[in-house]
Amino acid sequence: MKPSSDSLVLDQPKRETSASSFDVARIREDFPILKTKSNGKPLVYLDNAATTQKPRAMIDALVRYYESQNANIHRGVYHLSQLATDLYEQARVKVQRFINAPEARQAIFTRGTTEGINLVATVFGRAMLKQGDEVFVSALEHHSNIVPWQLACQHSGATLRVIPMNDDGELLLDELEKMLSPRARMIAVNHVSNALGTINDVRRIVKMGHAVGAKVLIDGAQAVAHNKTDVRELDCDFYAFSGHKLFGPTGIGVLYGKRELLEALPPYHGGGDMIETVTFEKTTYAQLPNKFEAGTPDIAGVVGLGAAIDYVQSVGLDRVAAHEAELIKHLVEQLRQVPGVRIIGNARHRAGAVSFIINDPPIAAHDLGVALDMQGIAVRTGHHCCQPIMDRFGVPATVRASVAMYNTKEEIDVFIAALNKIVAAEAKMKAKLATAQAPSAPAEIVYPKAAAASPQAAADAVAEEFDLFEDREAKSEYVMELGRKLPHTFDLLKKVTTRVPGCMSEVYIVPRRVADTSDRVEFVADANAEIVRGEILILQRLFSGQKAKDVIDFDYEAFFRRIGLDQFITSQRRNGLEGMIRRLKSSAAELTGAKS
Ligand code: C6P
Repeated sequence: MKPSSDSLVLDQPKRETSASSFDVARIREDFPILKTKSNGKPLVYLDNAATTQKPRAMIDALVRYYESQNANIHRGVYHLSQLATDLYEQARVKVQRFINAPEARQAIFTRGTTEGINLVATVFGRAMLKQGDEVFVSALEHHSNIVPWQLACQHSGATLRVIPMNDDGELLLDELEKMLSPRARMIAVNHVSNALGTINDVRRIVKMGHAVGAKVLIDGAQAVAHNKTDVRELDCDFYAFSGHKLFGPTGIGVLYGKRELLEALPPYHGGGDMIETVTFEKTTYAQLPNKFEAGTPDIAGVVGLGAAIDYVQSVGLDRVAAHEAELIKHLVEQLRQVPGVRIIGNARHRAGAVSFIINDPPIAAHDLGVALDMQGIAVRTGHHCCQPIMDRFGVPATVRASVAMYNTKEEIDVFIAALNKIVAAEAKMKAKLATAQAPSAPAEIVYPKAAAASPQAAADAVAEEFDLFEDREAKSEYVMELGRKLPHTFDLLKKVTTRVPGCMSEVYIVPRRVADTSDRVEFVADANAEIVRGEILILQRLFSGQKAKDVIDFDYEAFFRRIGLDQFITSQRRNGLEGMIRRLKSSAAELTGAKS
């Protein structure tokens, strides 16, 4: 059974809101998670570009679906299957209206933005790209809108070209105009940059692309939750977004496409539900949208996405956009006052996110993220799946604060206050380190050199030592003994920004790249418990002075098994030890760019 989506009658969003006021307190009531605490502090969730939190109405729709509406769709003649099919197709009409698509069948359900882009890059690449053609992506793209096109170019022989940007993180569209020629077959750009928050002039890009006969795909992952999306007005050929960044469930997304294009393109995945007839000689394909929805889809996810769209519509994206513009303005103004801050990207048109680093005193983005987490503040740190952007600005990582409709100015103030405190503590610590006098100072900080040719060789040597001890008490005592040999640098290292979270004891780790090398890392660390200090000594023997890649690739589970760690260390201590190893691995990657 494949009912026509357009004929379905939809529930209208039920929530009433007054036209003029934006009652953020009331909106917050709709999101249960916002009442929770994180590390004992009220949660301040500023990682909305990664994923948004979920409103009760969406959660209820998921529960309701699984409790009373669950069946497979498009297959059964019985009531439940028809009900599930109706809910699924109703959600498609909700999506259609949400993005103002001409027809519901132009909205293909995917697993998310990534899958939507991969779908287009694969089938467009297969059917429409050839040697000599050009595909344009921008310097501002997420890896999800770079790698699929690289693959498509590799397979077709087309050339990938990059639209440049200026120092403010704005695309240079005049340059694009000069680069475009009839060789251009596709321009793939994001609507809003996840790393910098830049809003791109996609309307102009579409016009420029069409003028030379190219198709235009827009990655709308960071746009749909912040302002109205109108694919007809944009006139784009494809538009992809994810449900989870729109207050919906993870694992569900939408790809919009122009009908004639979707009809002309070959299918992506083969399987059930995407066929009309199958024989061993020949298969004919189903009409849109089924042609692109092989296999049992994430029905509950689609239902949840429909509920999320209802919710967003009931609040009103115009009003969300106005509220968020205030938040971003406040955030940027406040951030500019933080000592040593460098905001990365200062686009005139910005939505959702602000990226920055602290330069003076230098604090690693990761460490800032950890220190903010202690205060219950969730931000994202790292390259945000945009390594070319980090390279363009000459930074390995940034801290990114990203807002949603439920964030408040007060939360921004809490975030800024915490940031100021961390920066001040770091500056104080740096000053103390600079003036530390020999007699009263604790042990000097000495970064241990490599103890063996590789972490594995060091691990083998450590394991042989453990073999000498038969029972758990003896092994445990041995770790304590090692701990007594570790230099006492606790007071020197004790900085909020270097603390490793998740350990029962206070643990501080300071990693750095080995001088004059590009790929080796070393670290000093200390803790306020002798057994943890023993663990640190072992970790130093394993990892300090070693190649970052070997550190990242080291199989610590196998090492734990080899020395029988679980016999003499509690599961909580083991978690702490794993936390230290994770910190060392992530620092190794951040400091050298090494990957596993
Ligand atoms: N950005 C972020 O923290 P998926 O994972 O398929 O839902 O979305 C991928 C994606 C594509 N394009 C843009 C512009 C995005 O921001 C994202 C996801 C998250 O910035 C996770 S890396």
